[in-house]
Amino acid sequence: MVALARSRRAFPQNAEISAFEADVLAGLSATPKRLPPKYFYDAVGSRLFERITLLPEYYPTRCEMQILREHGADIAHRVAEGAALVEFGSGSSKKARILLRALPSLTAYVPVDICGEMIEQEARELRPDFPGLNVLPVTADITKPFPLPPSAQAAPVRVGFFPGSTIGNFEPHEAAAFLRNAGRILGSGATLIVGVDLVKPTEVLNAAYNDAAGVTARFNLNLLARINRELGGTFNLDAFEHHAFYNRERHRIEMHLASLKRQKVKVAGETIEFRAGETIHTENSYKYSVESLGALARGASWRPAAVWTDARKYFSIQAFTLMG
Ligand code: AVJ
Repeated sequence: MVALARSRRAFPQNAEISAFEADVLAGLSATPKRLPPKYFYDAVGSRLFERITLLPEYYPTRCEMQILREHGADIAHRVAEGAALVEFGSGSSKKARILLRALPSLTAYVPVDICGEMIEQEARELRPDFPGLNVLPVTADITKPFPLPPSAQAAPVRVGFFPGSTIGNFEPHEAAAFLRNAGRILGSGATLIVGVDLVKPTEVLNAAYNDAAGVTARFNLNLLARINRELGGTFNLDAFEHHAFYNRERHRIEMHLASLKRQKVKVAGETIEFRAGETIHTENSYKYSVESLGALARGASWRPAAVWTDARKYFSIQAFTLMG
């Protein structure tokens, strides 16, 4: 294990793999076992997530796109002339495009993501469609402080955009910390536009994470396949099962991978033991009400300013202004 880890660390481009390895070994050594959801999104996982967004049971993406199409002009009214639009954790700019079309007077569009390659590619595709727009991708971890490009800094005001209910992947205290960090990055006078999934009947939530075609199960299991690919893991994917359910007390969907038998698995030279039925907790997807997100935001110095929802009130886009 030591030799393997050391030889891997000898390659500087593999700093990311070392973080993955460290997080995986820490998570699988913990009780109960867990893995961070951010590692779902390798090339295979990103493709599977794209397929999830098209599933009949998975309503969030369709709802959010519909709200953006229906209320784009209204949302755009919250963005001052000459503002810089900063998108946090921008995977694809599909949603931002709708806002950008409604915002002809932006100084800059700054997509921020940990995956630099992906946002550089997105930027290349966006520029020809918005010839007057300054597209300035920033590679950064959105949960930490990072500098904005000078022209975004110099804009009269900055507007944050955090769609996709990505905020729901954070623990509530982490979501509050994210909101505070976003306030520091965007600065005084800022507006923040957040897409967040709402609490709704349990059957609707459970169906969205247990689709009949089994794509969400494959998305979840891909985490083990990725560990096999990148960390020399020996997970047998047939010996684990996708479990997803709504936890009413904690207002969250939980995803787990359950071991179907007692077994040993090797990961990066370490042996991990599973009891029959033991689970790895792979994701929480918190659901909010307009009020509960409002309270969280207030605690992080953001004042609720406007809310847009779809007809069924499944999803919301909420605008906040920075206090003080
Ligand atoms: C991208 C975090 C919003 O929680 O609904 C979809 C991820 N997980 N199906 C969500 C996900 C399983 C998704 N987010």
